[in-house]
Amino acid sequence: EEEIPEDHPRYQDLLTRHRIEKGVEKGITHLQGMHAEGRGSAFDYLLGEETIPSADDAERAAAAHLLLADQPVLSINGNVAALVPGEMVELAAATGADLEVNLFNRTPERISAIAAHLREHGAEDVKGLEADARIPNLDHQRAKVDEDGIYAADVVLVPLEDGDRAEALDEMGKTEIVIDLNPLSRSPQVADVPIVDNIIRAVPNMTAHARDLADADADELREIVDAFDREAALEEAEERIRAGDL
Ligand code: PTJ
Repeated sequence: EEEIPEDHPRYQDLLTRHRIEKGVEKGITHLQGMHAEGRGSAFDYLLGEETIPSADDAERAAAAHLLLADQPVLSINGNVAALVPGEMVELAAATGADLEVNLFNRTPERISAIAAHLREHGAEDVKGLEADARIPNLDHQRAKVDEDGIYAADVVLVPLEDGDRAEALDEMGKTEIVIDLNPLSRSPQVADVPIVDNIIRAVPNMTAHARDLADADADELREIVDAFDREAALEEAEERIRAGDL
C-alpha cells in the first residue's frame, strides 16, 4: 500500500482497489468481488466519496440496533475481509456482536482463509465454520449459516450482500442492517437500516457511534432507532447521486 501517494486525488479509491486485488491473491476475495468493487467505486464517485448526513444517521441507528440486540451478528464476505478486517473486529467488540464468515461463493478454502485473516486482525471467536443451519428459501450452498450465529441472530449486519439473501434474511424476521453504495440495489431496499456509504468509512463511524452510545440506556437507544427514517435515507442518497453536483 506504500506505493500510493497519500496526496493522490483518488487515494482512497486506489487503496480500496489495491486491497481487493491483494484479497484475490490471498484467496480471501472472489474474482467477482473485483466487479462488485468497481460498481461500488462508481457510486461512491457520484456520492462525492463522503459520508452524507443521512448515511451518518443510518450508521448511528445501526449502532443503536446492535447495542439493543440480544444476539447481534456481523456477516463477513470476501470483500469485507479484504477491506475492513480490523475495523469489523473493533465494531464487534464495541457492540458485543459475533463475527460470522458467510460467503455467496462458498468454498471451505475461502472460509478458513477468511477466518484466519480475521484472527490475524484480532478476532477471537469466528463463526461460520460449522454451517449447521440453513436460511429458508435459498439454494443449499448459499443458505449455509451457523445455528448459534446468523440463524439465531435478532440483528444482522450484512455488508455488500446479494439481494436474494438479503430478502431471505428479511423474511426470517431479522432486523437487517445493509451497507451498500447502490441505493437501488435490492439489499438496501429490503433493509431496516440501509447504509449508503463506502464500507471503509461506514464501519469505523458505526464503531465511533457505538462508543459514544456505550452509556446510553435502552430508552435512549430506542429513540434513536425509532427516529431513523429508512425511506428518507434511501431517497436522500438517490437524489445526491442523481444531482451529481460535486
Ligand atoms: O465473498 P463472496 O463469495 O460472499 O462474494 C461477495 C460479493 C460482493 C462478490 C457478492 O456478494 C456479490 O457479487 O455482490 P454484488 O451483487 O456485486 O453486490 C455488491 C454490492 O456492494 C453492489 O451494490 C456494490 O455497489 C456494493 N459495494 C461494492 N463495494 C462497496 C460497496 N458498498 C459499500 N462499500 C464498498 N466498498
